[in-house]
Amino acid sequence: HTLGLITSNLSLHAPSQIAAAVKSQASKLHFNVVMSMIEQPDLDACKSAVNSLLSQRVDGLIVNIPLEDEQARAIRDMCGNVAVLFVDVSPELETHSITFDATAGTQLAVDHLIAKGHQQIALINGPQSSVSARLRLEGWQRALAKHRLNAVAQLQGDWSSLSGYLQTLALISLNRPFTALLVANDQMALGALRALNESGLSVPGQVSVIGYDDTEDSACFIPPLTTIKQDFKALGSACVDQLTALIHNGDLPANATILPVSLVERKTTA
Ligand code: IPT
Repeated sequence: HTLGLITSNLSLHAPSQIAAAVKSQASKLHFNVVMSMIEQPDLDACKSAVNSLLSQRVDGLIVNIPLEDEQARAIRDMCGNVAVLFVDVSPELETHSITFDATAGTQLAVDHLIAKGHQQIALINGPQSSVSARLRLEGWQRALAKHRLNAVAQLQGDWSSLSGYLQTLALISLNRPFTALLVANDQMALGALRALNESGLSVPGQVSVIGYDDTEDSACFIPPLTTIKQDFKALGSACVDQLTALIHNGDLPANATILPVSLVERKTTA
């Protein structure tokens, strides 16, 4: 048996850890994994990846590409009888998906900062072409509104550490005072830590920073990063388990599973 994995850029930490987790769970169940990587998320690229994996006769497909509802429906229709499972779509879409709880994750981060007395909070969000980046931004804004707060500034990176660095420099140059920074992933938070350090702002003395993902390196940042953990190993196993169930049982009713997230408190918040 063979599973197909269509993944976004593996030079990003989260997709590479998800791919590793899929591969290792699939090996346990004696499934092969064939993979197709798309560097820039785009529907046509996703469609040709689907065609190429279908022509390799995969028994089921995991799609880790950010897709809008209509795009995901188009991909599912292309797959016909081949089972397909999405991991970066809206949890509201009627299809087989496994995603992380963005409402809980963003709420945990905001509540943690508020409990430490922060009122001036800035945001560095991910690319708005990504469903999950939009859910994180909306989640932060809703959680802030519950405390009658608005973000002091809102910038946008592209998930890379370099974009986190550049956007944090841009934020500092706005001259709007902030005591805490919510960053939509750990790689951008890494860049943010460098920008704060070079600008003479101490973490967590002058600015607290919270990331998102808890990828493997985050415990070794300077200082070790407080972040929202998305358990990518659990995601990878759940994907393989659900997909193999679909392969063995034929068509089952659409099931959107939402995995829990947790706050990992390290040394960047005070
Ligand atoms: C999402 C990560 O949180 C983010 O850091 C980035 O790597 C992105 O993937 C790349 O697509 S996790 C995804 C399952 C929503």
